[in-house]
Amino acid sequence: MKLYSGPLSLFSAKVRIALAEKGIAHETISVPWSLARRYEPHHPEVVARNPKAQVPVLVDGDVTVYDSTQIFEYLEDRQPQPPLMPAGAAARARCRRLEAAADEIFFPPLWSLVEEAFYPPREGGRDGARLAAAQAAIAAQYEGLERELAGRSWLCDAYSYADVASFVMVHAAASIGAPPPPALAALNAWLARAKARPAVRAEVEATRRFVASLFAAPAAEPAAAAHA
Ligand SMILES: N[C@@H](CCC(=O)N[C@@H](CS)C(=O)NCC(=O)O)C(=O)O
Repeated sequence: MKLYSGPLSLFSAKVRIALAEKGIAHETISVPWSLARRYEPHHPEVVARNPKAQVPVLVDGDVTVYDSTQIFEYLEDRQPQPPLMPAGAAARARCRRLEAAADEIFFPPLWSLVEEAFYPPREGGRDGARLAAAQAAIAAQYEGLERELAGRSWLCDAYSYADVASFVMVHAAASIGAPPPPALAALNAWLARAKARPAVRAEVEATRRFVASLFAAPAAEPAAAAHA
């Protein structure tokens, strides 16, 4: 398999973790990305294979799959062991709901936070109101996750795609100044549990190194990312 992946792409991070959890041999192709130009120029294979020209894109022989959630479904069909989806219709529906919530509900305010607190300020400066709204929305997501985790070690009892997707979003928010408050004990314990998994730890470390390289060597832009 080949994974077209972005060094700071949270949707790519979901897939990198899932591939590692399943122990699936693959080649990672890190697409060009820089602070100044983001994904421009887009990788030609990504443009050719995904009409939205976005990563992640997974290529498995003749099969091309894009959108991280679709890739999760494909990986589960392609290599069911170890499972990252629970058994039974109700549990699978819960897993899909929580996985989708990470992408569709957590990510939008997280993206505002990324733009207002991580990327260099745009001309005209920071948008304080947008930042505050993002922080409030993320705080509400944290409360929701705390409730979902009540009496559970993982979001769907066994570790699943819901944990992978949620971890990626929570960890990114925590890394840029919006960590879960200490009072949310179940969420903080879950975060520590997830970070202790080798697949997750490797992803966290690779991202940490990439971010450090970005700010340590601005002269190196455009950083086409030798990050795998
Ligand atoms: N729903 C998609 C979202 C993918 C996405 O937004 N990818 C971003 C990077 S995180 C991207 O490739 N952006 C480049 C662009 O839109 O030009 C998924 O889950 O894979």
